[in-house]
Amino acid sequence: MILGIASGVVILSQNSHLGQDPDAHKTIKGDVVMSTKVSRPGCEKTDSCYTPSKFVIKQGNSVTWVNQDVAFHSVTSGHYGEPSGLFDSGYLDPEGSFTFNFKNIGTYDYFCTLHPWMKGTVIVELT
Ligand SMILES: [Cu+2]
Repeated sequence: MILGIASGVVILSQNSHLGQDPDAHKTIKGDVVMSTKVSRPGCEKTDSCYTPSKFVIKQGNSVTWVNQDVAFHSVTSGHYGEPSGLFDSGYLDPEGSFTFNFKNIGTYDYFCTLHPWMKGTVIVELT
């Protein structure tokens, strides 16, 4: 029985490497991450619903958000109940990502349409 399990494990691990691109399962690297458990209130106390909650870039650059939680989240410009309409990721699946290019300088607040306590800011500076 133990031998059976052991050989099964070997076969599985061999199969999992057949014809696979080693980079295929690399997680997308995000600038801003939604980490686990932010779907419950509490992250706002440490300003960690989006990490980092304030992200500074130069004009014309993009920001990529990655959902590393197991729940859905969104990245939506404006404030809860008052979206500004500039960008909206829609519901991001776990492991989902969203990228937005900021053409104009300014301070851009954003939030999650599903979790009112989730807030973040992108600050776009002159190049
Ligand atoms: Cu959320």
